[in-house]
Amino acid sequence: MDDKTHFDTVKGNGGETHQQVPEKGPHTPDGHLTTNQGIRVSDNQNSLKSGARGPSLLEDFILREKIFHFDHERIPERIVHARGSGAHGYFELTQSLSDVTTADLFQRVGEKVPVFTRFSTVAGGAGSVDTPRDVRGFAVKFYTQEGNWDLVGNNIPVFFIQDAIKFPDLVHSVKMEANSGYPQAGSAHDTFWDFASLMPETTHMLMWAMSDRTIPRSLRTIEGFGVHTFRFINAKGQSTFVKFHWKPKLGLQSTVWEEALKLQSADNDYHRRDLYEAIDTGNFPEWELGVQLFDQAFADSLPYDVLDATKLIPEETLPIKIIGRMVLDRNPDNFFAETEQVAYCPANIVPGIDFSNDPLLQGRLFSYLDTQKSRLGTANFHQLPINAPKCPVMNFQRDGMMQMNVPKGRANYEPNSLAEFGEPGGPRECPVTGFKTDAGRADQDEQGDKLRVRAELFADHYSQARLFWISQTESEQAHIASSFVFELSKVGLAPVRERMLGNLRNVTDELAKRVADGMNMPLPDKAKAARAPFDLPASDALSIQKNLKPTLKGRAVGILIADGTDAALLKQVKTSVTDAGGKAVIIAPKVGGAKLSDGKLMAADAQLQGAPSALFDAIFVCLSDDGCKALMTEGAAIQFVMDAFGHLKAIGHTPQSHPLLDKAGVVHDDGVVFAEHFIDKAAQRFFEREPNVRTLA
Ligand code: HDE
Repeated sequence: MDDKTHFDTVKGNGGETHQQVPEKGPHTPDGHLTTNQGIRVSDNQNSLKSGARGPSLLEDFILREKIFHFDHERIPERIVHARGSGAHGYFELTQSLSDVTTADLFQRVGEKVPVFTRFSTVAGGAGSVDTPRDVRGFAVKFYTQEGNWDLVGNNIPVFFIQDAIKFPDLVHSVKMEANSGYPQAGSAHDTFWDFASLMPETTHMLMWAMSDRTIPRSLRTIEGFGVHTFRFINAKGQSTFVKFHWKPKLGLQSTVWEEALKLQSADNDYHRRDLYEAIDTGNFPEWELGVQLFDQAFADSLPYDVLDATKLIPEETLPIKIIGRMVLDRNPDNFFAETEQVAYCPANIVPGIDFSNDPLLQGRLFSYLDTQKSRLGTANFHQLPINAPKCPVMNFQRDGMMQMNVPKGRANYEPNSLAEFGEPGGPRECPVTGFKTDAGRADQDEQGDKLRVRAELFADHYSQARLFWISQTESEQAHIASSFVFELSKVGLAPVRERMLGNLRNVTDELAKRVADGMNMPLPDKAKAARAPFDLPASDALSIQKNLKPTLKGRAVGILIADGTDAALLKQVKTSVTDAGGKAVIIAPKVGGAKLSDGKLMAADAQLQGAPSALFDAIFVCLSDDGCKALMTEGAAIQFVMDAFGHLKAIGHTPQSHPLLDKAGVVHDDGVVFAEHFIDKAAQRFFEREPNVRTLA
C-alpha cells in the first residue's frame, strides 16, 4: 500500500461511497486545495446541504466561490483572428543591421531575444476549425532589451483594403452573416463576395486568398509578412524603408482543397496539434527573417506605391536579405494565460524602427490597443506575464482595474523635485536613447491640405493581381480558378457573381473565362478599371509549387498494417521514414495492433477509423494477402487509399496490397511505388495526377 495507488473512499453523510480518491502514489496531490482566500478545503466533492437529501445552503462560500469564478472564466474572443495557436521561442540575429537601424535586437550577431508567436485564422470564432480557406495571422512579440516590438503580420504579403476606414466593413462582410449566424470561418457566402466585388482593391488579395496559400498543410510551412512598409532609423537619423518576411525552414507546403475539408472532419485542431506535437517532440519549427531595404528614390521609381498595402515588391525586383532566424522551442504552459491573453499591437515598436504613412497601418496603430481593453478588461493588460516587457518599465501611469504593481512613495507626476528632499523622484525622459519619431519626407505628398483622398497609384487594382496569376504553375492556376468557382457558386446573388467576373476580366480574360465556364455563366463586360493595369514580369517567389522542398522532415507517413503484415518490411519502411526525418505512424484496424508475420503483436499509433489519410503527407499500405483480403470490405481502408491518391500523395505498397489499391481506384502512376522507391516519392506531391481525379476550372 506504500507507493502503489491506494484508493480511499469519500463517504456521504449516510456512509455511502461515491468517489475513489488516490491517497498515495503517482497521483498524490502537490499540496492542499484552498479557496482563493487561501482557506483549506476539506471536501471538494459535496456541497453543503441541510441534511443528506435537503436543499443546498447559501452559506456554502466554497461552492459559491468556485461557481462564481467558473461563471467568469471566458473573456470576449478576438473580433478577428479569434482562433489561434502560440508558442515561445527566440529570435537570433545572423547578420547585423547596425548601419541601417539602432534597434538593439539588430546590432550583435549571435544574440538572442525571446519571442512569443501566435498563428491564427481570421474569420472563424475561437472554437472553429483549423483548416478553413482563410488567411493565417503570423504575429511575433519580441521581448527586446529596449521594450516589446510586435511584428503583427499575415501569411500573405498584401491585404484586402488600402485604408483602415474600410476594415469594419470588410470584417463584417466576411464573418458569419448578421441575421443567420452562418457560415462560420469561411468567405464562401453572399456578403463577403458582395463587398469584394464592389471593392476592386481587394482583387490582388483575392488571388492569394483563392490560391493554396490559404489552405496550408502546417503552420510550420507558411511564410509570414509584415505587409506594410516600415522604416529603419540609424544612428545618424537616416531612414531606410523596410519590408519584413518570414521564410519557413521546412519550405512552403499546402494541402489540396478536398484534403483541407477532410482535415476538418478528421481533426478540428489539426494545425494546433501539429504545432504543439512538433515542439513537444523536439522538432522545433524555424523561420528565417528577411528584409527588403530600400530608399525613397527606389520607392519613387516603382510603378506602384509602397504605402499601398495591396502591393508587394517582388523579390526579383528587390532581393530579400536574410538577417536572422526564429526558433519556436517551447509550448505554452497554459493556453489561456499565454495564447489567449497575449495582446499584440503594431504600435509596439522600439527605437530604430518607425512606421510609414501607409493608411492601413496608421489605422491599425489605434485599433489594437483599443481592442485589448475590451478583450482583457483593463488598461493594465500589459502587466499580464505574457505581455509584460522583459526590461524595466518605469512611468507615472497609475491605478486602474486589476493593478498588479505596488508603487512606493509620492512621486506619481513629472517633473518633480522630490529627490532633492531625499524621496524617490521616479524616472525621467531620456532625450538620447528614447524613442524618436522619424520626421518622414516633408514634401507635399505627405503634408498638405486635410483631404479624404487616396494617392494616385493606389487606383491600380489589377496589375499585381495579374502578376500573381502569371507567376503560378499551371496546377496552381487551376486551383485558383477552381476556388473562385467554388466560392462564387456558394453566392446566391447572381449579379454579385457577374460583377466579380467583370473585375476578374481586368486581371486576365483567361481566368475570368475559366471561372465563368466553371459556373456555366456568360462572360460579362469588363468592369471599368480606375486605372489601366499594366504587365509586370513574373515572380517565381510568389508560387508555392516552385518553392517546395522535397524533404520528409517534419512530415508524417501513415503506414497501414493488418494481421499478417511482413514484420521485416514494416521495420524497414518505418526506419527509412524516421531516418529521413519524418514521423512514421502505424495504423491498424484495431488500436491494440495487429499480429505480424513473425507472430508478434505490433501496437498501432492510431485506429484506422480515426486516422484518415488526410492526416498524413504520404502513406504506405503494408498488407499481406490475408490482410488485404480482410480490408477489402472495410470502407475506411478503401477511403484511406482513395483519399491519399486523390490528394496527390505518394502511395507506397506491398505487391499483396494491389487488390485494395485497385478497389480504391488507384492508377499506378509515378507516385505509386514499392518500398524501395518510397522515401524519395514520399516527400513529393503528384500534381500531374490531379486532372485524372477531379474536374478543375
Ligand atoms: Fe489586424 N486586428 N487589423 N491585421 N490582426 C486584430 O487585434 C485591424 C490587419 C492581424 O494573434 C485585432 O488583438 C485593423 C493587417 C493579426 O492576437 C484588431 C486593420 C494585418 C492579428 C485588428 C487590420 C493584420 C490581428 C483583433 C486594418 C496583417 C491577430 C484582436 C486597418 C499585416 C493577433 C486583436 C493575435 C488582430 C485590427 C488589418 C494582422 C481588431 C483595424 C493588414 C495577425 O485590433
